[in-house]
Amino acid sequence: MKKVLLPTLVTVALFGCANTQDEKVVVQETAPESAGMPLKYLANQVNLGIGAALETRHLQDPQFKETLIREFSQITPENEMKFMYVHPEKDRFDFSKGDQLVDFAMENNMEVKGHALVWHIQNPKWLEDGNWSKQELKDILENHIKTVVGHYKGKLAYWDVVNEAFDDNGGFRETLWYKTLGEEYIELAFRWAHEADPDAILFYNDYSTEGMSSKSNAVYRHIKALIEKGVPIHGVGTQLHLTAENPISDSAIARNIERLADLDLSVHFTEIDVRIRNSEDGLDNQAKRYGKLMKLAAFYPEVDLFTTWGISDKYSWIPGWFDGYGRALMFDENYQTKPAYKTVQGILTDAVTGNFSYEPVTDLSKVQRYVQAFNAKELTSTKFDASKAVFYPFAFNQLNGKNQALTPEQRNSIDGKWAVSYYKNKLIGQVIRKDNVTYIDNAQAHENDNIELFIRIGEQFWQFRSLVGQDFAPLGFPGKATGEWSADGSVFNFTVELSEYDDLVGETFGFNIALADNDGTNRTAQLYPLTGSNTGWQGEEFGEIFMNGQNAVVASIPVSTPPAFRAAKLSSAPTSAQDVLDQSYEYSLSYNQLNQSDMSVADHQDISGSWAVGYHENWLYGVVNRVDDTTVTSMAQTYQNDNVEVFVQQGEKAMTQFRSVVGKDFEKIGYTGQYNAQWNDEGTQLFFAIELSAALKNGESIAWNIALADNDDGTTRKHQLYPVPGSNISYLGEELTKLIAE
Ligand code: 9MR
Repeated sequence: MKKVLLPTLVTVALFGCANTQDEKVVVQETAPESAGMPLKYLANQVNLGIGAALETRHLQDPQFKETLIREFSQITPENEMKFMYVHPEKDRFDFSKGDQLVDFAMENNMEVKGHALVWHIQNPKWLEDGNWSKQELKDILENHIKTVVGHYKGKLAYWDVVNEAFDDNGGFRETLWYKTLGEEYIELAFRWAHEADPDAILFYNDYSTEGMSSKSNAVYRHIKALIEKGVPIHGVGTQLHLTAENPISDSAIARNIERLADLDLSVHFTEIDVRIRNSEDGLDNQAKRYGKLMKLAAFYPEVDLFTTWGISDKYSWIPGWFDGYGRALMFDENYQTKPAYKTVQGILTDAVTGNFSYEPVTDLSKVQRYVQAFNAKELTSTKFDASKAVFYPFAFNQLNGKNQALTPEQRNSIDGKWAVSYYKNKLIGQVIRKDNVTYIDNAQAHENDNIELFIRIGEQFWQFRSLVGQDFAPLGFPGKATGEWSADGSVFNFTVELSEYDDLVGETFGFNIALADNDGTNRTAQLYPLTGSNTGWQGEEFGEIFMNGQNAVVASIPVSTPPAFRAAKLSSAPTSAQDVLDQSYEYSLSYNQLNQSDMSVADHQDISGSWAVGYHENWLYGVVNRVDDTTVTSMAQTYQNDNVEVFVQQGEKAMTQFRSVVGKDFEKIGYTGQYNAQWNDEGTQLFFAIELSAALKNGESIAWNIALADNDDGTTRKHQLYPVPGSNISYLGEELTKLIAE
């Protein structure tokens, strides 16, 4: 645990500003004086800056100024260094306001982060209205950056060089810069800023990029590529304009911080505010969000700035921009501290006194397994709460031998999703079931419409079965397990109490769940979240479930190894898609990794798919069947189109990503083997071939994944379906699953 100090090593600056030269440093054992100290003193002990955005006019308000000097060690000009203010005419710069802020900061030993050299908002009219050629605009930008950064050379610690260059789907935002200069403007901006002040620490800054999402993936991907090219980028800022009503996931934020830290980047929380709906109290939820962010900032040494977008609710931008919202900051309109302040202060106090016990919730995507453990989230009571759970689809029909995929028509007959959470020592779950015919009259219990749940702990395993409309009938389970169906048989809520435990947090269990369907005679389907041969009842072919929570770590060695996907050995090079389908296994594409709280697909006519792969010598031959009501292939960023991506990694080689937009061949990439993709005219079937560097041998496995992306509105991908759960980062060579050659 990184930033946290041991009690005996605590140094507390009791008097004066921690940054002044004549500060008095007192070394003591327990540092009780830490309690109630201003934020900047505490944060300084863990190498964290506490910042605020402001404008020069705010300094006229004595309370503002007093609070700023007392609590904060860094400032960001909220507006006054933006293009329209510092560069109001083509040949005129105006640094008057910016200079006042910098002078103020220097007098008060505060660091300054310049904000923002390149943005698509708050640009002067002369710039917006000009009809610039590429070269002209390049010259303007170069002159702007070099003049502004040059003016402040040696005085500013940091610069936000490029602000908000990506749209919410992870494409390049169509800004005035992008439209004329293309994506190169980002790289150029950093290079020019670095030339003008080689000591300034340069940041990319954006919003909705704190966790793991299409947008933060795009930022990561692009910044990584630029760093590999030697572009001087030193950090990534995430703005964090949040709402009190929406929880944030510290595991996802942690994961994002860690991947940026792996690039040797520093991370800034740059524009924190947590707005509250006027009709709600919200202060406690707000304090929770602030608290989570401060915990992350205190935990990760790479996070070195915690900046709020303003100080007091009196001047916040929120009410003017978000109708019906306000009170977003840590100080109210009268500069009184709010619960958020106390929470942040308490966490910092713990951090400097050695009482900080925090590790972010585990991000399962980090764990190298070829099928991720299912994520069970912690509840605050025994009542199942869908908003706090992760729903997964019933993806594979294990009753159907080699073809485990489900067509939309088959899903009309049976479909479902499930989630498991926990509270203390109870698993608390829910199954949502869609079935056109409910049948429970077969004499053999297992032949009826039912749900089976399988749990394995160490050597013990239990099967719990519930026929639709009835309670669980657990087989040999010593504890208490109950289940209850809604009257229409569409919702099943269950609880399994594991009495040997006080609390399940941090446990990893073997797990499976099955939804059986009989429409009048025999079962025709038994759907599981994973592939397999329907032997769960023998204690085999389990997946894993992990009881996630703060300080919890998933088992380092998987407690169960679910079956891998299979590629059949083809008798000869296939000449058609059907040739592959006839010989190999067919699996569904069921996990929408774009929706991290519900990976199931609501409407299978919207998008549905299956895939099959076989091999012959050193070639993989694959098929994707696709049902989609709307085909979009017009996006400039090809991954935003309807497409299929195939991820292949053989042996120690690097992972290769192949992409075929519907109707088109694989995109050309620097892969040494041959590869091609062919769609039928309707775009419903893809037939592809990929040459491997060596022939596949029976029993050999390759790291693998396959994804079907679906864009319906010409702007946002709505689905990206995979055969396994995950967080949509296979393109980084992560979360690959396994394909075994038969
Ligand atoms: O807080 C700023 C507000 O006063 C301006 O009117 C607005 C103009 O778009 O910009 C606000 O600050 C933005 C920041 O520069 C970049 N991230 C989003 C912030 C809130 O819009």
